[in-house]
Amino acid sequence: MPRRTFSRRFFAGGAAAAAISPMAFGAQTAHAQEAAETEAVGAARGTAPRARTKTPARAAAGGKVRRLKLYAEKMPDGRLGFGLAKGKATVPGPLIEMTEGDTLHVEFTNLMDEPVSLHVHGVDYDVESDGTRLNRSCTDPGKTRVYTWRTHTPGVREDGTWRAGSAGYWHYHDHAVGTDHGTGGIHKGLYGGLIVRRKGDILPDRQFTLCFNDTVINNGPGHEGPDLKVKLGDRVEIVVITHGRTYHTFHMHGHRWAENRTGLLTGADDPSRVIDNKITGPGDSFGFQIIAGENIGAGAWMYHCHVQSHADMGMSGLILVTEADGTLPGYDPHGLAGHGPRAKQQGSGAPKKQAPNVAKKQVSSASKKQAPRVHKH
Ligand SMILES: [Cu+2]
Repeated sequence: MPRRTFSRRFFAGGAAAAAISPMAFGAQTAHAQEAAETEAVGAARGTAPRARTKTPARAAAGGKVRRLKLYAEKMPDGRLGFGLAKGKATVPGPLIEMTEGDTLHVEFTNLMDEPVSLHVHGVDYDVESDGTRLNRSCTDPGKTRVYTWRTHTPGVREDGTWRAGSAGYWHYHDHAVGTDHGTGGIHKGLYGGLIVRRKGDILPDRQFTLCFNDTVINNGPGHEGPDLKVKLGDRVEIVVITHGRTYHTFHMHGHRWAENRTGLLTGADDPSRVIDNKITGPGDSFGFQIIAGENIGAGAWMYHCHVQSHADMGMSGLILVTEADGTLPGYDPHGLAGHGPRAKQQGSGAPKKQAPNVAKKQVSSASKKQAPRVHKH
């Protein structure tokens, strides 16, 4: 099975967002892992690719009105997904970005044979855009409905108290399939990330969405990812979503982040706790940025749920931090990475005995050696 070797973050400003190319999703993704590297729907970005510089780029002011087409469909393998074009659904769905002050009209088309909806967390909307059965804001099969998401900047209310802005690491999901709460839709993959930035927020080089959904990650098979391929020094942004029936603890090896809105300390006096492990429960989302391999170097670094039984069930993956030349020191793609089925391959040179998913993993891992240089702007 072909594995996507990289994905290009797709930036589209203004009305261009409505014309997002199917190319944004690259090859058909038949596997949940590939979809981990979700595409950013660049509402927050400029129109041109950004060169990588030592000084990070920052979000421009919001205030724009954009339109975006989004489709819900059943995927060939039985999962349900959101996509920017017909036949291009992924799990998670596309990572959507806005900046405080922006309004996004999501022209949502239901390609499935049952009602589905688009329900969002964190931003402002009317009940018509709530996306639930109870207030008749779902989308019937074959129909298109516009869900409008608004955002606002922080400020002082008339009564003198502080009103929070919309900025944050949020998410969207179906709220109709299976039950009135979308339990069946979420279970099968109808979820995605939403980032609302504040003017001046630091923009990343690479982005990933990871959803701890019951005891799987991004509805994948477990034990083998999704793996996040980046280069040493990349500013990597990870959006973590949790769904299902249980809580989790998201842990990343070798990297830490601040427990605040952005995951970045604002200065020496920022009192935010710096963590590498965070409890997260159904309906939660958070995000952060790290500098890949900072202070530790290139390598295959694990991330996993730290609820031990969940980790043992396969809730783990790797952030593969390569050197500038694309090499990955100390990483043996033939099963020596040390988790799940891969670990069991240690000392075994017998590919025939591998479980199918391991075989696939090895093929895809082997391809990393000649994988094109991870995309940069
Ligand atoms: Cu867990």
